Amino acid sequence: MLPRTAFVFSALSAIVLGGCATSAMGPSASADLQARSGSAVAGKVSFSEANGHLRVEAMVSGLTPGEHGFHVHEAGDCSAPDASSAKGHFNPMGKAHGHHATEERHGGDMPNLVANAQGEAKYSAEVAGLSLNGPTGIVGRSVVIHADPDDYKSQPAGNSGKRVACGVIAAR
Ligand SMILES: [Cu+2]
Ligand SMILES: [Zn+2]
Repeated sequence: MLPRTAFVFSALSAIVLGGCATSAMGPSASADLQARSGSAVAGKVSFSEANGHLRVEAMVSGLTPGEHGFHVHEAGDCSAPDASSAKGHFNPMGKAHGHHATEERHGGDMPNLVANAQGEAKYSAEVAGLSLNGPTGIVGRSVVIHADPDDYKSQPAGNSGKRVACGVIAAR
């Protein structure tokens, strides 16, 4: 029995070390999404810094199929039933709304979230001009999902419609 016991012990240490390795990847933040504007949207958004960008990952359900505007908004307040309390797009550089891959954009402008036929979206993007903390920091702000696609040009918010989900971004 001794060799088998030793094997079990090393397997357990591997699991424990794996857990440590994950938390050693650096600071991160997350937001639990709350349904707004009468939607049934649920999910979670995670943020970490990578390659000088902010990596944004999300798992979301309860959406209508297709594209949805997805932004970091200025205020960390999702309390209003229509999420208007989150205020406008986070805009640390004082720019106009625009495409996430251009210079003329709000810091909080991110690629649209795309839901499949079941209303589920798995999202991963690296966004320039945002960080976890500091002047371009997103901790203490909010992340909002809209009913419609962001057209990446209409002012001030890409004509993306109602706010169907909102989550306050907290460090973790
Ligand atoms: Cu928005
Ligand atoms: Zn914007």
